Amino acid sequence: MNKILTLCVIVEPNRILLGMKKRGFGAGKWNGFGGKVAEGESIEDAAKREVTEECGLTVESMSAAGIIEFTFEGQDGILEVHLFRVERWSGDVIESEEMRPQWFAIDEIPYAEMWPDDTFWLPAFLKGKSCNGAFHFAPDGSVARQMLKIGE
Ligand code: 8OG
Repeated sequence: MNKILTLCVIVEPNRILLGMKKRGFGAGKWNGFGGKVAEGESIEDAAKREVTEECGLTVESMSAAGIIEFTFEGQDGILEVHLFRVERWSGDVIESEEMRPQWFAIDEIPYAEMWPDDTFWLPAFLKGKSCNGAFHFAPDGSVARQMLKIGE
């Protein structure tokens, strides 16, 4: 069964806001903000809710930037992650129970401490492109197979 998740990337021309995931799935990795879509909630509302819960900011405008599917060797199910580019926001960055947010210069993104698929799609995303694809993870956590379509 597909699980629908969101991932919001907050970017300025020269820097990106990432959060260090403190617990749960992906703990110890820097990532954008997002999570599961609750029952009865729209994907966009879920994305905005997670940004506020995880780093304190309020999304003022964002745009859909693609869908990436993740599968894991030996495990059933697909994680369908909807990407959003957050263009305008308000409020102050606040650390949450789940995430420790930090700004990084675009040329100092800590890819070695992120999900390994991010090196494939995030550079294109940062150039304003949409990213649609699928990544299959090996049991050791590496990317075993991948497919990626970079859009306009
Ligand atoms: O609710 P939870 O925190 O478990 O949601 C997981 C978050 O992690 C959600 O924002 C989607 C995101 N995510 C994955 N897999 C990957 C991945 O391979 N790369 C990146 N960058 N984010 C991912 O679930």
